[in-house]
Amino acid sequence: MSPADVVRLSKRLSYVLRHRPDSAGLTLDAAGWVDVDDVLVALGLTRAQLDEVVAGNDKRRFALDDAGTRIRASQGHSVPVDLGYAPARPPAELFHGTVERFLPQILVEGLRPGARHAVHLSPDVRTARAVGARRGPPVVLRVDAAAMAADGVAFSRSANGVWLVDAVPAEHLTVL
Ligand code: HQG
Repeated sequence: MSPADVVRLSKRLSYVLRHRPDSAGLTLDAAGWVDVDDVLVALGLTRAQLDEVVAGNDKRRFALDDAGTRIRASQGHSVPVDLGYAPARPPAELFHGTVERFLPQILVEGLRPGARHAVHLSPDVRTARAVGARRGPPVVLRVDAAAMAADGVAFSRSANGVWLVDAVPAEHLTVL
């Protein structure tokens, strides 16, 4: 497949596995998994094409199970799933990329998950900047994860390295 085809298929797969499995006639299990064979039929793909999308994905958005028979998105869902990631101790600082226009609200109410299950935090400034840049000139916030962890807030980390938390209070944010 051409690089453009891989990106196009990755977007379709993200949409189906995170937001609208029903749009392809699929149903996710409680942890977000679906049989690869069902995905191939529903999206009209060969196994080789699917493997190319999974392997070639810039952010490793998709995970196959150990047997290679089921697939799920590693994070980013808006449909109810329990991904089952264990609580993990975060690094002292994490980062969140956003844009200027959201700042006034964020600095009052903190970070909220919006349509997704969790607030997504990045392990480094560069990644956070790229996340923010999807929406415009990026603004990066530093999250005092150490203070939140000390407050008893549970963090987890997705299979593709995104830190997930229910919310971040404004007092633990600093604009970089
Ligand atoms: C903002 C992509 C106003 C928040 C990325 C963000 C990431 C608030 C937007 C992943 C707010 C939500 C997630 C508040 C947060 N008031 N705005 N209180 N709290 N926001 O897309 O973090 O390519 O749901 O700053 O790389 O941008 O999909 O979250 O701008 O990892 O794999 O509300 O999505 O990964 O937007 O991105 P999103 P996000 P994928």
